Amino acid sequence: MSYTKSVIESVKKRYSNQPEFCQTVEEVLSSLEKCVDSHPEYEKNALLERIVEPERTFTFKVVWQSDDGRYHVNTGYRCQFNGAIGPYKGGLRFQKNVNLSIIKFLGFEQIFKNSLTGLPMGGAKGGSDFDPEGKSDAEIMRFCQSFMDALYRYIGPDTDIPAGDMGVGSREIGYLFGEYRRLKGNFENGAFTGKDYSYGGSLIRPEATGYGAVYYLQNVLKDCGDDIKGKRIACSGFGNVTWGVCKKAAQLGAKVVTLSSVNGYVYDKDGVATDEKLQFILDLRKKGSVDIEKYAEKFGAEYHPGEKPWSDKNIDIVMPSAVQNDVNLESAKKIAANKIKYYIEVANMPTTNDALAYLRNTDGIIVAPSKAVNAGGVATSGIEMSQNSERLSWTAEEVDKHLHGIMNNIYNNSKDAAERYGLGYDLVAGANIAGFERVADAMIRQGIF
Ligand code: 2IT
Repeated sequence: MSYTKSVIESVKKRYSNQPEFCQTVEEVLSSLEKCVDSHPEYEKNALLERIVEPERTFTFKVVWQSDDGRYHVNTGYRCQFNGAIGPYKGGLRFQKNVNLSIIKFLGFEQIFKNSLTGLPMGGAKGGSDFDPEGKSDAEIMRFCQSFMDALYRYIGPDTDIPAGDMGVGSREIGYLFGEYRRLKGNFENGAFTGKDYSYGGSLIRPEATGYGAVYYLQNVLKDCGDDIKGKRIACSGFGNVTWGVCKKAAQLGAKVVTLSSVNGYVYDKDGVATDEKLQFILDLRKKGSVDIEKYAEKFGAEYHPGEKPWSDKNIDIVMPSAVQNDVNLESAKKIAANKIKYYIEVANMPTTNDALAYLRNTDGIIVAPSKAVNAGGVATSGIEMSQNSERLSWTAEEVDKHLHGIMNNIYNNSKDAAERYGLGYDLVAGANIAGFERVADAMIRQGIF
């Protein structure tokens, strides 16, 4: 058995109770096999065994009081996965299904994603099994304060910099930072990203993940001699990331035609393109609603209850942008049968491993991996950190230009990495290799620990 395969097997055996973590380790390490085989120093330094083990993972108790006076207890998590190339950096997810496996899969992905941006950021992730649905603003605030009471000692601008993820937006970051500031007695806003602009957030950060994904897509289309104009894009979800994709696609003459929730999907033949529509999805999200049917009612779009958008025949590009494992083998087969040419992952690990393998092996479909496509979000967090340490703020144009350049580099570096190992045009393997090489070099140079 190869070194790479033996590490995958060992992880699957030791962490059999962490399915999402095993899934991402298998996906990433399989892509690295050729690269690892041609670098004997990696095996000599036990690099794979070391990279799959978080440097530090902890859980903590979060007690908070609901408006009716009752007390509730949740579990908080922070996984500081790898700090070889910079301080730990990654989002916080508040969602009722959060567990150690999900936090570790997200933290592991974050190592490679952050490395791909070219910025000095290590990989981390955290969150809680707190369910924000239906909670009042005061309840959210009390939860965030209690969460930060437990976490504040372990983060900081040169240590670990949390940000948002699902269930954590600028409102939550505000409450988290407020408590951090109170506890530390200073104004250390570089300890968080995704802040509101009023206290050191970056312009374009809310849009950045979606914008970056579309910039990446443009690179793919250009290399295929194709153009984004007139393309119909199928997205899932209707959160912050999807909103950013809708906005940038509309600016460039393409249309996002589908949105979805757990209940079904809407098809809007005119695209989610007007300010009114974009605001509507933000408002729906703010209310904590999953009722995407309301969009169809309001704007006269089709509604398909209980279905996912992937089987729709009237789409050109698929961009899953909601949750992990949203596209399974059955959906992948429908995408292939519909002769969709571009499969561009946006959410973290939106494709099951069997579906991903199927799509990668289907002729005529280009597959782009989320760790590269959605890296514009964290890249712009890196830009936010720079602005905080420089004590100044960049214009929207400056941030957007920088983000665009980073996305072009991520695409080109991924493409080159795959070519260097004789893998052809393989954006999935290329992203994993390019992200890995930088971290591996840094780990080797820093010695064994
Ligand atoms: O998945 C991600 O990259 C994020 N949720 C953003 C992380 C960050 O630190 O901006």
